Amino acid sequence: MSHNHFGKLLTLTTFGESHGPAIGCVLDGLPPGIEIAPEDFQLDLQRRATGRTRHTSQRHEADQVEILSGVYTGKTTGTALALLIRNTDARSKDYADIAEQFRPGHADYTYWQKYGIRDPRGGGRSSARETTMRVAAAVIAKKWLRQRYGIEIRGYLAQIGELKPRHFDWAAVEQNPFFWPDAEMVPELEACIDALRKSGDSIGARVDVEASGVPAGFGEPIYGKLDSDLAAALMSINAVKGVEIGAGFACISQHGSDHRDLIRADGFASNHAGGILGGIATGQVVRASMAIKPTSSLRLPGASVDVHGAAVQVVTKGRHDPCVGIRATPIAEAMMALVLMDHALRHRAQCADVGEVLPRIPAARPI
Ligand code: EPS
Repeated sequence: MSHNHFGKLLTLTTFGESHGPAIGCVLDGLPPGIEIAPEDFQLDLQRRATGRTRHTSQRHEADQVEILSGVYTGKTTGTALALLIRNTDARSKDYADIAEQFRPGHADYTYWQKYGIRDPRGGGRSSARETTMRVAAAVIAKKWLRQRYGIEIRGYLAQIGELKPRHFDWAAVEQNPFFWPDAEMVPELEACIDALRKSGDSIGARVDVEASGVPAGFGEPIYGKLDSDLAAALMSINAVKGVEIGAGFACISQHGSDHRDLIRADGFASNHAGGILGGIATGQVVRASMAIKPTSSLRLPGASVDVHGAAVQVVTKGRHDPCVGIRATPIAEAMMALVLMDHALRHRAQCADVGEVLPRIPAARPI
């Protein structure tokens, strides 16, 4: 019952602790014949990595992927693909003082309550280090979805604290370390994170992620809905406290006449549904957002108790992110890719013979 895996036909199992010798994953259910090389992983792993700029944790990991199985002559064989990344820059002494304390707002306390033992070094299994393997596995899913269906997945940072983009330009997103769609605001973001780092505090964020080219029909009804699988996958990312699909919680104050996406012969008129109706893709862009809580590892003292129940003021030392949301865009993309590939395989398994059903309604033009 340890739940280190997810997916139905494409299953991902991850293992490893932040300060253990290595982290890794087994990705099973991959179709044979997908070309894959160790260097394919580097771009997305670097997009997610710590230490790329002064705005994230200064842990410098090599994040070098070793392919242990499932690939022969550069192609997937259809057997379990195993990937390994060795941890090269763990500094466990940073955690010596809090090894017997519970950081307020951290999983320290719940892991202790559940298992009666925990690896306190770098948060052990609860560390965001684990997301490295999700991103590595999703490199293959993204590639397959693009080649097989023309599906493109991309995300961006949509909010840090009270700061929201004033303009939107996809071209800006990959040009700054925040994945921020408004280039003019980057100095403001830098000042915000610099101030947080000086003060020792942290802040929350919102990440938006979308997939274009998802064929109408992907997804399952009732208990296997594309949106419920997507919500679960995004919610499983460290520090995520909220997920929205399409209009999300904004639909609370909408009228049906506004919310429904009108269908015209030349295409949908809007996309409040986020590309999913009844758990099944409409063929529109699939859109989701996630809310990420402020990092709980702070050097500002906070009231808590130790494992003996004695009152303590917890101070976390070491190399922490003032805003984990800054590195979360590639992780959100990864979870969307893994869910979509799982659903593509599931759709293929049951409904491949259905073929194309008319009419196919074009997606709404992006606003
Ligand atoms: C993390 C704390 C820091 C981050 C780490 C996530 O680890 P450490 O204290 O060992 O430097 O650097 O992130 C990563 C190593 C990574 O690859 O994302 C935490 O508490 O979750």
